[in-house]
Amino acid sequence: MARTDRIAEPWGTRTPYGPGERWPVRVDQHLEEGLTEADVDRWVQSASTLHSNGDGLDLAVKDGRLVGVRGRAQDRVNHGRLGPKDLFGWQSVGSSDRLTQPLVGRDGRLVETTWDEAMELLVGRMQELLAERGASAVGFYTTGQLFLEEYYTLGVMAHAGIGTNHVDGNTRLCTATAAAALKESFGCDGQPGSYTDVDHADVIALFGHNMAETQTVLWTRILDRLAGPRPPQVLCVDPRLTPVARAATVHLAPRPGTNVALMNGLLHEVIAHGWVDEDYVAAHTVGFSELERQVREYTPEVVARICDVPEEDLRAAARLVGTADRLLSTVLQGFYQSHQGTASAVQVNNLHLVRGMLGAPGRGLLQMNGQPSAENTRECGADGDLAGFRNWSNAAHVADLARVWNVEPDAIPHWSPPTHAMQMMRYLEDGSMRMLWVQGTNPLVSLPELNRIRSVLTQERVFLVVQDIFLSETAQVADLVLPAATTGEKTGTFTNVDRTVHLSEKAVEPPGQARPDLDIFLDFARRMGFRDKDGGPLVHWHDPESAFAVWKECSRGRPCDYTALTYDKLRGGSGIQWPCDEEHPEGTERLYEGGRFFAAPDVAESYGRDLITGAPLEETEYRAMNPQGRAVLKAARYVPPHELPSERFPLQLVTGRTLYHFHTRTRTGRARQLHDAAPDVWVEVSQHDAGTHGLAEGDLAEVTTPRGRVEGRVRISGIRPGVLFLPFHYGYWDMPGGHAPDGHSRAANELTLTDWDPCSKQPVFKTAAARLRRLAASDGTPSPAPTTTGSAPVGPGAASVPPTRGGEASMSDELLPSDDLPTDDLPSDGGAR
Ligand SMILES: Nc1nc2c(c(=O)[nH]1)N[C@H]1C(S)=C(S)[C@@H](COP(=O)(O)OP(=O)(O)OC[C@H]3O[C@@H](n4cnc5c(=O)[nH]c(N)nc54)[C@H](O)[C@@H]3O)O[C@H]1N2
Ligand SMILES: Nc1nc2c(c(=O)[nH]1)N[C@H]1C(S)=C(S)[C@@H](COP(=O)(O)OP(=O)(O)OC[C@H]3O[C@@H](n4cnc5c(=O)[nH]c(N)nc54)[C@H](O)[C@@H]3O)O[C@H]1N2
Ligand SMILES: [Mo]
Repeated sequence: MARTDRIAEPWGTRTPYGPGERWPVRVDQHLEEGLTEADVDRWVQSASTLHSNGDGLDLAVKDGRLVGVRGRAQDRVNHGRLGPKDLFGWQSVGSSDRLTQPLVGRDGRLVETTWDEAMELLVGRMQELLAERGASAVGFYTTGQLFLEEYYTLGVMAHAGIGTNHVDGNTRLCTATAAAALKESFGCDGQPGSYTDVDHADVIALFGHNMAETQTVLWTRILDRLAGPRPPQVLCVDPRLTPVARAATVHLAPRPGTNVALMNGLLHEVIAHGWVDEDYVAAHTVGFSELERQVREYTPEVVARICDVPEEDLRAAARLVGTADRLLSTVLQGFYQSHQGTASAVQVNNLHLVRGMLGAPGRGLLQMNGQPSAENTRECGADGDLAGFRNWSNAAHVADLARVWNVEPDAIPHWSPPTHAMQMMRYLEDGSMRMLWVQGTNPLVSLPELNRIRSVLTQERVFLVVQDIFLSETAQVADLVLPAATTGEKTGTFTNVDRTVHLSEKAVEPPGQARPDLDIFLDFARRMGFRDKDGGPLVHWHDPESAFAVWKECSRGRPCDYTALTYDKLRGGSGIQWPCDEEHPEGTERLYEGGRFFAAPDVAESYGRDLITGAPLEETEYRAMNPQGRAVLKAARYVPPHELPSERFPLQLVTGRTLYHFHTRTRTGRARQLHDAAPDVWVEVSQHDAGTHGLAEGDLAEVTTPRGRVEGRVRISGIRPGVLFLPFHYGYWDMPGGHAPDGHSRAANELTLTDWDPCSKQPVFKTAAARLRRLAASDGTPSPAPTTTGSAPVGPGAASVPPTRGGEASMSDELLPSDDLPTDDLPSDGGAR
């Protein structure tokens, strides 16, 4: 057994393995200081809700409190490993400042109230608005962090009960592009690949994905391959020198917002060199000649100029992906959160299609999710789509859903695409929407252009309901605050990136009167008296397991089929991948084996869109284009970002994440080890730009865009010259409670712009024109940026920056293969290997 400082060593100890071998087990554990395993009363099965990886874990309970976590050795996702957020983040559950009672706004203050009064107020306001203004006066803005059972209930309530089309999740900011890109290429949402593809791949390409920091355990799997015999080669496409870039065989650091040009360049080379799998393309795709025509002009010379990357690196990158025998690609926010998000993500799908790299071990594609249950938000239709990946523009799909819900088809809004989150902000702004019920998201930190969002959400005429576990920035300005129970305090299921479904069981009681989100929804549905077409209750289930049962029926025969899953089957062993049905009772490792897609006109979840304008295609157009339901190769030309650097704003601002924090930090900011590792916002600057702006490590600087300004201490990092990076985690209050010392907001979203991808409607968080100014010399305190991550210091000042360390409080156990690991319950990776 090893004792490791997991703040200093986020990926822990290497357990090398070779291609085609099973990833060794390593069981990670962290308990409250002073406790040993002997002190633990019970271990309760769960999985991590601080990212989309789905690390299986057990929660340690002592005297009715959470006191630690341990990785689940038998889980296919993590084989026992945990990342720093998994190891330390659970502490926020027991934080003393949890919400414990409903709060209602009175005379500009939030005062405590009873559940009965809170729910009566909510229902009363809802009914008033429905009577006076109709269903389009109210909207729901949910999350990617609840459980499947909760989203399904919400989707039924909002769509069939209230009949509003204004239903979306923060998944719009997160993985709307993943869903959109999968629908464009394969006709349907649903992740083709599997994590076990890491075990087999000879080339792994990461497109705008800092996996080392954002899916630490999946990266650990890659690190273990890299440390073993015959390691894979790695391609990294990211303007920052992330840990992924440092490990890469080839690192392309393009100008932000030029991904489509770059992908077209790679496709150009793949086609020009004859690296195309012609049989696969002929048998399983449509659209090749248009793709070939589109990428013809994207020669290495042209692309090198647009992206500002060395031509020979581009050629090397193309050779890697073009000659790989088993290519695994992952795509995330560097591609998704851009003005051509869907167009760029689709080009990665195209790369896999033209190379025939799908549906076989190591030939995998992961259009990543970010949040723990973003997949379920999408499956259940809590992002506005119709439940079970049904197509809102296909009358037969709407009728089928109406059958499942026992309502008339017209009771389900399907006359236009679902209203996306940014459009809801617009409707609130122009007064057509009057109520927004926010659950499990903190838009006053996470939406773009906060100045505008603040003025939208604080309007007198808007009734803002916030359902959260803490008094977040958004909850503070709400008219009604509903205190929720969270993971560990409630039971439910959720699904990770590679379709692995986990059960998370209740381990401890929620604080005070906090209630599970599901109970809040069920109470609301009961008070609203929603009926089906025979006068029976529309929401006829009463707890997580009965909700799961109705969802299973809704998923029957759909791509995301859950019908052979039960809570009991998910207990004790590993998570299981959908589809899991009679035909595949143990789940399904990979989609699209043998080139079979959910893309036939009668089956497809969407008829697709024009990648440049986002205009939806008509059913007749789709039928003509893809009568046989093959995969679609959809080409797109490169369009420059809408806000380009100018004389006044000569730099490009990129925002994103650091390893130690989750989003707006309501949870990770309350775990001492994680807080201390990255306690405040910083500004990442290249050596070159530091030079021209007279900046040294630790100086105080100001970043300004046309929308606002943020101050932070400078970290000179390996970021591309001309580009600045700000972590978006830091809101305008210090954690926990209290204003930032200078009264200024520290939120990166003060600076971002109101703009989105035309297909997925995902906001652009990765490119804004910006200006940098030195405010003051360093006072000797180092920049709060971690040194273990993409923000590692470079240059002459680097040596004097103290390394990020956790110390005693961060020491965690690692049970290694050399220890006596249990052999009878090794992970079942699911499906055929
Ligand atoms: N530690 C941690 N992990 C998390 C989360 C967290 O908050 N913290 N959140 C989870 C969630 S919800 C999500 S969505 C994921 C996000 O996970 P990632 O997408 O990996 O994280 P980001 O930091 O948002 O962006 C990734 C990278 O995109 C790069 N990038 C910026 N602009 C461009 C560009 O134009 N082109 C290219 N190619 N790259 C660009 C950035 O430099 C950055 O390194 O992480 C999940 N995991
Ligand atoms: N500038 C910039 N902005 C971004 C991004 C970026 O890269 N750059 N990334 C975007 C992305 S990908 C994402 S996913 C979003 C994330 O943005 P948010 O969703 O706003 O971030 P979180 O802090 O995760 O907010 C979740 C909220 O849910 C609460 N919560 C936790 N557990 C529960 C529960 O069980 N029930 C309930 N009811 N509440 C709970 C938490 O306390 C917290 O307030 O940010 C987006 N915004
Ligand atoms: Mo996300």
